[in-house]
Amino acid sequence: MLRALLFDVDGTLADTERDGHRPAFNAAFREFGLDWTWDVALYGELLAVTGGKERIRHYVARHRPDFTPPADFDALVVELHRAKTRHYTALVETGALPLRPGVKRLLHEARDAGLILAIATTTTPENVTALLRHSLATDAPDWFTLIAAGDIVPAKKPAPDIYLWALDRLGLSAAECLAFEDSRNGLRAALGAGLRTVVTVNDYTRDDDFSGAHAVLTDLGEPDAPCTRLDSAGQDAPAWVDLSRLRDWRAQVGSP
Ligand code: XBP
Ligand code: MG
Repeated sequence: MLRALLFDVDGTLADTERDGHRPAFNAAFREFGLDWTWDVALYGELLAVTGGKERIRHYVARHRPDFTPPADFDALVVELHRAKTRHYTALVETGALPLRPGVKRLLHEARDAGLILAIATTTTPENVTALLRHSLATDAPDWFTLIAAGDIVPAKKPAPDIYLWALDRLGLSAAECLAFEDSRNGLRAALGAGLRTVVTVNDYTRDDDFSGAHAVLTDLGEPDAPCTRLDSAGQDAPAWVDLSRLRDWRAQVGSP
């Protein structure tokens, strides 16, 4: 039986990376007098590293041989990232990052049907609550039984830890759940936890290898704006993803 839906946030609930996280990192770098600028293409490469603090460290190590890290580099990364979170949440509070097609509809339907909703993300917890509040509904953080986010587990996606932690907290088996992801790293994390996973791609992830996903779609679709199925199961292509479709997908034999 399908009991819970577990959602990634960045790229899945909303297209937050290119015009949300990226400019927030750049604003933080400017604030600290650093001449670091992450353009759209470079940011796409940097997304291979999940976690904002981890991404900053990777950038310095790989792209800034000219930069001599200060003795308290760890503290600088934490401060930079704190500033980045401030810039990001301020942007989200303007409502500038709308939810992707079908997300609000599906969340309402699942909630009305009594399914458990949960979040499993690499991003910082305050980013999640800001997005839910300002792009979904003021009380939307309360719709989720669990928000598993950020540094709660040391190993970020593609490690399965955040999903395993969420399943443990929810007291559910992977077979009772479906996961929603947008990227290869996210899919690997969900599959590593044994979760059947629905992928909705975006501009940064369209060409990722999604082998192992149960379904790969352009988005969740709306009755007036159908989605397209991108994997080979063309005969099972919904115009939009609803709960009855998810129940069918969960029940189909095979693992995960
Ligand atoms: C999201 C991330 C995060 C965000 C930035 O990955 O990788 O690092 O880009 O968030 P996923 P923070 O969608 O797979 O969870 O700066 O708060 O870490
Ligand atoms: Mg994601």
